[in-house]
Amino acid sequence: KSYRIAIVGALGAVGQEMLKILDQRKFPFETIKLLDIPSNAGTMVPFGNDYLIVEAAKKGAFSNVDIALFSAGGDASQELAPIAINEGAIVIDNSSAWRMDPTVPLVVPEVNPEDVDWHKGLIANPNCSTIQMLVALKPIHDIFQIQRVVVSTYQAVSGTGQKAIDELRQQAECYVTGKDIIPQVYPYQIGFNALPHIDVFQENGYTKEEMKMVNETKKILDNNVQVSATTVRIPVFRGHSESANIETKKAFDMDEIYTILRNAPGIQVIDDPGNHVYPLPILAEGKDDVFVGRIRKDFTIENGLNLWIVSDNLRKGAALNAVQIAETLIQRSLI
Ligand code: 11C
Repeated sequence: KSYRIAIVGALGAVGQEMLKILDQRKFPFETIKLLDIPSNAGTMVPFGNDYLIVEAAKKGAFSNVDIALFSAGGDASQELAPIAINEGAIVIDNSSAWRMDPTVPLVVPEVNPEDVDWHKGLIANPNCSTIQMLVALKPIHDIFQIQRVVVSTYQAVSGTGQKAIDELRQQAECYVTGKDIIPQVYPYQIGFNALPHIDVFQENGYTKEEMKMVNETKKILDNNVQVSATTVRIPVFRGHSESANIETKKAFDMDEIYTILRNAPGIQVIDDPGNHVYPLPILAEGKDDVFVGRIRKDFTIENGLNLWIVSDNLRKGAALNAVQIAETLIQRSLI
C-alpha cells in the first residue's frame, strides 16, 4: 500500500529535510504534495529526476491527502491542522501548538510508539532538544529508573530557522572582514558568542525551550522524571549537543550502561576519549542517529551518570522523527 503525503511548510529548513527523508527512507508514498504560504506557490522543487510544484496551503488542499506533515510554525498549524483533519488527513505536527494538549499524543518512536494508538487525527512531534535527550534516557530509565536529570544544551542556529543560519554566516563574514555586526534574529551577536536564552522567558525565570524539556519529558517518558534545564544557543549551524547529568533510583555498573546504550534503537555510542573520539555536531550533521559519548559515572552522588548527547536537530530533532511517526502509524496498522 502507498500513501498520499503533504508537507506543509515545504520550503522551510525542516520541510526540505522531510522531503529528502521520505526519499532516502523509501517511504511508501503514492504522491507528495508540497504546500507553503500562497506567495511561494508555483516554486519548483527538484525531486528525483523531476520537479514538484509548491501549492498554497489552504482549505481544500488536503482532500486527497492521507498524511500531512506540518512544519510551518504554531500559527499555521493552529489554523490549518483542523482543516486538514476535517478533509481526511492525519496530521503529524512539528510545532509546539498541541504538544501539551492531553488529547494529543506526543511521540518519539523509540520511546513511546504505543501512544500513536490513541490519536484523534493529530500526533505532535516533540521539541528537538527533548527528542534526542529522551532517545538516550529511555533505555536507562527502563532498567534503572531515572529520577532527575540536569541538562545543559548547546543548540545550533538552524533550530531558529533559515534566517538565523544566514545571520551566523553573515556575522562570520563581518567578523573576518572587520565590518560592524548588527544582530537581527537574536538579541545579541550569535557569531563567536553563546546566548543562554532560547525562546521567550517565562514568569518562573526559565525559557520556554527549557520548560519544553521539562514538560515534554514528563508526557513522553514518565511523569515522575524531574528535569532541570539550561538551554543555550551557540554558533553552530546544525546539530544540538547536550550535557546530561542523570540520577537513577537503582544502582548500576558502568558496563551495564555501555551495553544498554550500545543495544538501544536510534543510538550510536561514540566514546573513546583517549583517542579524542566523542560525539560532535559536525559529525552528526545529515545522520539519523543520536550520538552518545563521554559516558562516565558522576562520583558526587550515589547513582549518578554523565552523558554527552548530540544529534542533527533538523533530522532526528524534527523531520526524521515526524517521518518515523508516519512509519509507526503504518507498522501499527493505524492507516
Ligand atoms: C530551537 N528547539 O532549537 C528549538 C526549535 O518547539 O519545535 C524548535 C522549536 C519547537 O530553537
